[in-house]
Amino acid sequence: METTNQRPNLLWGALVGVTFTPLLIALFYIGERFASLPFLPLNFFDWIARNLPGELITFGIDTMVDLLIATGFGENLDSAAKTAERLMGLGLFFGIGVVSTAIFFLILNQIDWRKVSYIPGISYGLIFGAVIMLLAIPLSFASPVSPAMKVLWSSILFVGFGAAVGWAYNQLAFPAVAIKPKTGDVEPQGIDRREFIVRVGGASATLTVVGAGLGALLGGEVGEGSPTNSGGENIAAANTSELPNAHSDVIPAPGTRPELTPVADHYRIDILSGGLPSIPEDWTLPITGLVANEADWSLEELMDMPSQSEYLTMSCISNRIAGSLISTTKWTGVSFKEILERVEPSEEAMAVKIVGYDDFDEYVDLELLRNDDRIMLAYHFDDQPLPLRNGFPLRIHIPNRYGMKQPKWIRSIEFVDAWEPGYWVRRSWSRDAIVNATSVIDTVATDDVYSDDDGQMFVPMGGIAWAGDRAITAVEVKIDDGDWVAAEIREPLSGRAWSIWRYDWAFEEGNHTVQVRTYEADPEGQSDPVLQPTETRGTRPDGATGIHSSIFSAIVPEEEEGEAEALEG
Ligand SMILES: Nc1nc2c(c(=O)[nH]1)N[C@H]1C(S)=C(S)[C@@H](COP(=O)(O)O)O[C@H]1N2
Ligand SMILES: [Mo]
Repeated sequence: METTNQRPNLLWGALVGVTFTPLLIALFYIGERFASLPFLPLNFFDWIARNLPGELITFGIDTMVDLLIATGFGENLDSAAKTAERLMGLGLFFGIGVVSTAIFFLILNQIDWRKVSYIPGISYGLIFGAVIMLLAIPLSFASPVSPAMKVLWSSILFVGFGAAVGWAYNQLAFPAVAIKPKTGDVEPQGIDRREFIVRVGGASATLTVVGAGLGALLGGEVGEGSPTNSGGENIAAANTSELPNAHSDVIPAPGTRPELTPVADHYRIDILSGGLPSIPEDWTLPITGLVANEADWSLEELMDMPSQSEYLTMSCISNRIAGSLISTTKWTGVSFKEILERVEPSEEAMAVKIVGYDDFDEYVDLELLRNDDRIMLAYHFDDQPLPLRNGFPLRIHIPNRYGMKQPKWIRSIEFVDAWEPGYWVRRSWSRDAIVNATSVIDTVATDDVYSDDDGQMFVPMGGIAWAGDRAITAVEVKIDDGDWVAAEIREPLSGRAWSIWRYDWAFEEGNHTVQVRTYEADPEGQSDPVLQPTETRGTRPDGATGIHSSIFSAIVPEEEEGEAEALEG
């Protein structure tokens, strides 16, 4: 006798997807934590990010970042952006798991399957998995295991996922029935659909939470904490008394950012939403293409070449005015001139193509490399190997350009016969990415009001000004409707590091607005200093410009009374 049972519809399929996709994600996560296996859900997101229109992704991330910051989760813009990317990546993978499972149910409903086998479920897992693997495994740079191992592990998980979905379909479509001995009526036995989903969902949720929790607690850190990431700890206590400008008489106002960014706090921006790339232990730098002498140097060989060091400020082109995607540290490396002398580019060579271990690529004009011996292949931040997050073992520095022009994790350098747009240029960001002059208010130190001998009270304020490799010649501030007045400028760490400014404002009780602007030296040294671009412009495509302002209220400090009382008592 036939049951009149209806097949589970789309919605049941979606529910089963909701049930099992998180478990699939959790298993990928556990594999990553414990065995450095690929975390395909995020690698898949990276594929999407690389292949969808850049605007869409940027918009999505910007929106998420705003949300994270508004809700207090985003302390640093760069880590907020990474968190946003990861949440989007997991959400997307989850959504695809749900939708494709629903579609799988629809398809099965068209076919007269009986409770025959797991073949449909396993096939579904294989097809779903094949698509994800095809797109995501080529981007699983963080996982050092062999491609065969990546395919094997991922296949096991996807087949398991498909089998679980197929099993759930069978349970929902053909519940166990009992035929009543006397009447011959068919009666469903055991649990109904709702109960089934609740039970299976509960079990899956428990496994997911326990598994992910264990992975987070016990698993080794992938990428972020690898042995090559040695820089951070050593530098946190950088000895600022030995800085080249230690004797400068302009003391930063309280609350100004550190002049030298601790390496562990250096901002991080890259196109990997998951782990950091895995760098081979026997890394060498292949230099190929239009050169007389191809080369393949080890890091030691590069470090044996004449080196140069400089304090450098680097900023992301997507740093908003007063954003946190800007840092200053001491870079050490070998001038690209040294490389050119050794490899001897041929006549036809016009540019070099630099590719990173994340497949990020950027082209640099050979003429620029020839004319600017400050361009370097850098291997140290603050006298220590580059942290993995900032480009270990080697990255390039090109003065006066935003970070998008400075590839990390260099895998190869090739001399080619034509310049081409690199990764971000192809996504309609600036071709040259020349740094705009900007100035920022870090602090209005209303808690550090002090009085001079005449009893005049002052509020120290300060921040940074930076114009790439162009010198900062002046900084001016304007309080409310007052005139623009000159701030003091501290001698910078170098001609390519930000300048710290300070202004001590004669205290006036009330609410106020302060604005800041800077001047850069004329590059040719011919004319007067040039005012920074004051027009408010967003980051895309050429980097943000505009005047930074800050609102503050000045209240007569009460401490003096308090202190006096304390002394009496
Ligand atoms: N290989 C690689 N290099 C890269 C990137 C990247 O995604 N991959 N991002 C660039 C961008 S946009 C910036 S702002 C800087 C950031 O360097 P940091 O992470 O060390 O601060 O790296 C640049 N170099
Ligand atoms: Mo950037």
